[in-house]
Amino acid sequence: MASINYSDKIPNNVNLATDRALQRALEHWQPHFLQWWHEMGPSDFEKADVYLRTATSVDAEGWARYGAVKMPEYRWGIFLADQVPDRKIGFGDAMGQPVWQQVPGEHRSTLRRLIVTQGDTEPASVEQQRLLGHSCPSLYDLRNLFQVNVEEGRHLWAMVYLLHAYFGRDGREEAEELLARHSGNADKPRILTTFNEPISDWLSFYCFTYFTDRDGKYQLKSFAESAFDPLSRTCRFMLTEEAHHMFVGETGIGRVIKRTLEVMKELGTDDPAAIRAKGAVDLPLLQKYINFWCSSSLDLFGSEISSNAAASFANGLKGRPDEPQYQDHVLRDATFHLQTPDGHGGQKDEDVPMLNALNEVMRESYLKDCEIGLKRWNRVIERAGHAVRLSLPSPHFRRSIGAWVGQYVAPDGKIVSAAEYEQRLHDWIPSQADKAFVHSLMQKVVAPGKMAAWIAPPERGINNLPLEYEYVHLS
Ligand code: BYC
Repeated sequence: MASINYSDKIPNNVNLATDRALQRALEHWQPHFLQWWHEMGPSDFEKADVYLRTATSVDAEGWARYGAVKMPEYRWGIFLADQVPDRKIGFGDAMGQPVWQQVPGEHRSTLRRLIVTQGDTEPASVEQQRLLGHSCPSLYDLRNLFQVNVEEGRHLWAMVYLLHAYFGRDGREEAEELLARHSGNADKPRILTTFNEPISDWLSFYCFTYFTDRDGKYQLKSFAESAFDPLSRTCRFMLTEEAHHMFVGETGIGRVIKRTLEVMKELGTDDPAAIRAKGAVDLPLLQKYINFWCSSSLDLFGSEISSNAAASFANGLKGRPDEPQYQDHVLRDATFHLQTPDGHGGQKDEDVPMLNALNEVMRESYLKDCEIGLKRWNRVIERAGHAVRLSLPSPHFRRSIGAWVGQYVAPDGKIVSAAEYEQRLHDWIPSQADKAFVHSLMQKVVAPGKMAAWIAPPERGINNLPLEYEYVHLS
C-alpha cells in the first residue's frame, strides 16, 4: 500500500482505479482545482521551474523526491498512511471497539463539518499568500513559499478525497464549495477567522507558518486519533508534510532576529528608529507581529467551553493530540480548572467538565509547543547581550472567539479599561505605520544566494544543496 501510483491521472495509494465512480468524480473535480490554482494560487509564477519535493511513498523514511517542477504540473494526489491492522478506537464512549471504515449515519453531518472546516483552511492559506512571491527575500524563501503552497493544495485534495469517497452527493457539493469560498471575500469568506486575514508581507508569512500551521499540526494530530480510520490515515500523512511548514516559520523568524542583532551590534544601539533606518526589523516590531498572529491563531481552537468539542470526543470523532499519553480516555468524571471573565471587569475561576473544556486543553498544549521557538530565539538574543525578551501574548488577549470576546486584556494578561485598550492597541499589534514600514522592506531579491537586507541567510540549503543553488528558475 505504501508506494504511490503515479501512472493514474490522479496519483494515489488508495487503488482509485478500482472504484470507477469515485475516480470519475475526482477527475471531474480536478480541472476545477487547476482552474482555482490558476486564478487564486501564486500569481505570475506558473512558468517558473521550482525545486519542489513531491511525495513518492508514505513511509517515514525517504518519502519524497526533489526536482524542478512547474507548479501547475505538480502531481497533487491522494496519499493515506498505511492502515494499522486491528486498530481500535482509543478514546470516548466507544473506546476499545474497532475503528470505522465507513461513516456511521449518526455522525455523518458532524464529521462532514469537521472535514469541510479542515479542508477550507488549505486553499485559504494559498489565497492569503498569493502575492508574496513578488516580494521574496531570496530564491530559497521563494521556493519554500511555493513548497508550502503546493502542499496546502495537496491537503485540500486529502479532504476532498474523503468528501467524495464517503459523503456522496453532499460531499461532492462541499468539494465544489471549497473552491468557491475565498479568503477575505465579503460574500463568501473562508470559514475560520485567521484564514481571512491578509498575508501581504513575509514577516506575517513566517508568523503564520509558525503559529497558524502549528494549529494545523494540533488539529491534524487530534484527527489522527479519530475512530473514522480514513480520516486518521489521511491526517497522519499530512503531518509528515506539515513539519516543513513550521520549520519555515521558526527558521524565518530566527533569521529575522539574527539579522536584527547584527544591525544592533553594528550600530551599537537597540533604538527601533535607528534599526528601521538601517532596513531591519526592530524586536518590538517583531513582538507586535507575534502578538497578532498568536492571538489570531488561538481563536482557531474554538471556545473554552464547547459542547461541540465534548460531543466530538465522546463520539470518537476527534481525540486529543497524542491521546495515548493520557491515562483517562473517557473523561466522564474529570473536571478542568478554567479562568473566565466575571462580567465585572475581573476574572473568576471555575471547574467545568473536562469533556467541555477540550478546546482549552488543546490550546494549552499548543501554547507549550509555541514556547519552544520563543525560548530558542530568546537564547540567541541573550547570547548577543540584550535584555529584551520575546514572549507569547496572554491567551485572553484580543480574542474574537470564546469567553474572552469583548474583554479588554493587555498582552501581559492584565485587564484594562476600554479607553486604555483602544489607546494602546497599536503598541501591541502592528499599526498602519508599522505595516507600511514592513512593506517598504519587502523588495524582491532573486539573484541566487543573495538575501534581502532585513533577514539573515539560512544555515543550510534545501536537500543538502548549497544556498547559491537556483531554487526557482524564473524564465
Ligand atoms: N473562526 O464550540 P466552538 C490548518 C465556530 S489549521 C470562525 O467554539 P468547536 C492550516 C465553530 O466552527 C487547522 N468560526 O468550537 C494551517 C462553530 O460554528 P458552527 C484547521 C469559529 O466547534 C495553516 C462555532 O464557532 N482545522 O490546518 O469545538 C495553513 C462554535 O464552535 C472559530 C480545524 O480547525 C474561528 N476561529 O471547534 C493551512 C479542524 N472557532 O459549527 C492549514 C476542524 C470556532 O456552530 N475544525 N468557530 O457553525 C474543528 O475541529 C472545529 O470546527 C474548531 C472549532 C476547532 C475550528
